[in-house]
Amino acid sequence: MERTYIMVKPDGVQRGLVGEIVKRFEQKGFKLAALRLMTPTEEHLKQHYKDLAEKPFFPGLIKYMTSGPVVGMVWVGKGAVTTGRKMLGATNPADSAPGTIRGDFCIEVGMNICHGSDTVENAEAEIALWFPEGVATYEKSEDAWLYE
Ligand code: RTP
Repeated sequence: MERTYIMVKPDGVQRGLVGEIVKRFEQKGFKLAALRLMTPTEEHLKQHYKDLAEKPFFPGLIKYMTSGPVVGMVWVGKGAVTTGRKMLGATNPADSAPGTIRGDFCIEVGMNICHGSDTVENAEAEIALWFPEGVATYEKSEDAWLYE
């Protein structure tokens, strides 16, 4: 089963949107495999966003992401990476469709309340980075009412 790393960013935590985001992933049918509130170091975030290190917005992104605690989680299910990104909506909330998390709850790209892995490979790397101790696993038989 595919796994994705979803993170509620500091603004999402401060605005009380953790429950709403968890609710949407649960209602979709994805299974929660890990969840933790954490205050990541700058080094940890630089590792997470290492592909963006040359971008002009990188310093601002690190400042934003270290401005308060985040909630990291792992969700499991068929197509979790691609569907998870669709549920979050476009990176810039100005382009996020209504009904998506960003489309419904935020306005600016620099405060877009959530992160979602963009590929299966990156998801696995991010899960290892944020949950090095490992995460829960599920038996497929538990999903008899979700999968044909
Ligand atoms: P994320 O990793 O947070 O899920 O976002 P993403 O893949 O949709 O977008 P990415 O290009 O990887 O950018 C990571 C985060 O950087 C901030 N950003 N700011 N000021 C800007 O132009 C700008 N562009 C991106 C956003 O918080 C974005 O989610």
